[in-house]
Amino acid sequence: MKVKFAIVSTCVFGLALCIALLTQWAGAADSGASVKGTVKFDGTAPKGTRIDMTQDPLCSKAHSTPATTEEVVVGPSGGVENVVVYVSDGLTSHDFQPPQQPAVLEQKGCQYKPHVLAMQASQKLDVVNSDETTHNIHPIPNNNREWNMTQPHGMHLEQTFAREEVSILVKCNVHPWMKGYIAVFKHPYFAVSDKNGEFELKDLPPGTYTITAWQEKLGTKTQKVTVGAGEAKTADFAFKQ
Ligand SMILES: [Cu+2]
Repeated sequence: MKVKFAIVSTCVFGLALCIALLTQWAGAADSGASVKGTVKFDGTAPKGTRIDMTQDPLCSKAHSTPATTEEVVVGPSGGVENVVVYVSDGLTSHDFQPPQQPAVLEQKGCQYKPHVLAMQASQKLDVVNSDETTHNIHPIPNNNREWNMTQPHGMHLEQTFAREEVSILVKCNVHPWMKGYIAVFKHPYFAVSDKNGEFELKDLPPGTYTITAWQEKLGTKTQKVTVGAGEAKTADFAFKQ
């Protein structure tokens, strides 16, 4: 009798586990749609110009070859880096919690890393100074609170932005060449293109969305994309000067 009970309970438990795993797997495959693509530059890619950092030897000595401007960065295969790609219309839910992980903006070699940062509204922003010199970080928003803080090496600085804004210009009041952007979203459906110009928006609910690509010098491009549950679509963008 005992043996019989053991066999039956093992089967039932095994089946329940199996169903639980299958349900989870099916759920994971169903829930999130994605839109990925590449941002390309049409025509001859502009080149960055050399930055003169001689004003602060602590900055210039951080570079073995001179740093160049990053207004338009095009990779060898024509992909545009640092383009913010995001859902600008079509979301039905508007209640999104910011991620626990902070966004990180580093000042390194007297440049902002990354040059373009995207984050969520109310997410923590950690500002790091990895340089020996002192910076003065100064975001200049139109739709958020402006702040302006001196940051010596090693000092920890934490801030947030309350409202959506694409994008906030960030300057350093000590080093006039330092320039970057922070894009702030009230939802998590955004990405910044990598060095190949590639991006991916993940875990989208099914729907029809306007996808916008923003580049600091080249402007914006939009397109509409419809995704079903779990579907993966492609949306490529092209900019020219
Ligand atoms: Cu600086």
